[in-house]
Amino acid sequence: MSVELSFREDVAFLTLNRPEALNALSFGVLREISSAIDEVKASGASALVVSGHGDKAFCAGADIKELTARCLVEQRQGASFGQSVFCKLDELSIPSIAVLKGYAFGGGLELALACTFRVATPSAKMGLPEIKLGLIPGYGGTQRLPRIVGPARALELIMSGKTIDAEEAARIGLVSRVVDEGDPHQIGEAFSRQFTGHSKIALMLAKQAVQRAFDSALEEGLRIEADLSTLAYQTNDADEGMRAFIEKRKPAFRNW
Ligand code: CO8
Repeated sequence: MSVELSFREDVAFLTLNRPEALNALSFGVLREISSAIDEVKASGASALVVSGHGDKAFCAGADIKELTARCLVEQRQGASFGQSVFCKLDELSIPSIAVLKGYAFGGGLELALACTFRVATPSAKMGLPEIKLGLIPGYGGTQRLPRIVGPARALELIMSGKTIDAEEAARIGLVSRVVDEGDPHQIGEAFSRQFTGHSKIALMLAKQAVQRAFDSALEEGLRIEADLSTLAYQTNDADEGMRAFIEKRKPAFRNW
C-alpha cells in the first residue's frame, strides 16, 4: 500500500508512503487516497492530517512516468478522476490539515490545496512546475490556488513554475504558518486541536458558509450565511453551548 491510514484518538492520519518516487501520485495512489477518505468519513474522526512519509517530500506531484503516451480520452478521465478525489477531500465536513515537509510540487501541492489548512516546516519547497513540462495544473490548482492567494500570485506561480520556500508561502497565505521541523503527525495533530473540541456540526456549517463565499455574489452569500447560522442555532449543540456559557462551565458537545 502506498497510502497509510491510521488514527490516534479522534484524529485520522493519511500518509503517502511511496518514498522511492518522492510520494508521487500514480493513479493507484489516487485510488488509495479516495478509499482512505471514505474510511475517514465513516470513522467519525474529528480532523484529518495529510502528510508524506520521509523527510524529503510531502509529494512530488502526479507520476510523470505514468503520464506519458496516454490517449486524450485516458488523459481527460485521469484529470477528472484526480479532481474528483481532491473534491472529496475538500468537501469533508471535518477540518483537514496538510503538513508540508520537503517537496510539494504539482499534484502534491494540489492535494494540499484541497485540504482546509496547510502548515509548513522550514524544509518545505512548493510550486506548480507543470508549465516546465509543457502542461498546466490538472488536479484543481488553477481553481483553488487563486481562491487562496489571489489571481496575480496564483498566475505568477503557475506561469513561472517557480519554487517558493516556506516563509514565502506563509507571506502570501499559501500556508497558515511555518512550524519547527518535527513529526508531521504531531505537527498536524497539534494544529487540529484548535478545532476538535467544538461541535462538529458547527464546524461543518462554518466550512460550508465560507466555501460558498467564493461561489456566490455577496447578497446570495449573506442569505446562505443566514440559512446556515439558523441551522446551527437549531442544533442541540448550540443549546448546550449557550447554556454552558451561562452556567459558567465547559460545553459537552454531542454533535447533533
Ligand atoms: N513522478 C514520478 N517519479 C518522480 C516524480 C514524479 N512527479 N518526482 C520524482 N520522481 C522520482 C524520480 O524519477 C526518481 O526516481 P529514480 O530514482 O527511479 O530515477 C526519484 O523519484 C527521486 O527523484 P530525483 O532523483 O529527481 O530527486 P531529486 O532530489 O534530485 O529532485 C525533485 C527532487 C526536484 C522533486 C525532482 O524529482 C522533480 O523535479 N520531480 C518532478 C516534480 C514535478 O514536476 N511535479 C509535477 C508533476 S505534473 C503534475 O503534478 C500535474 C500534472 C497534471 C495532471 C493531469 C493528470 C491526468
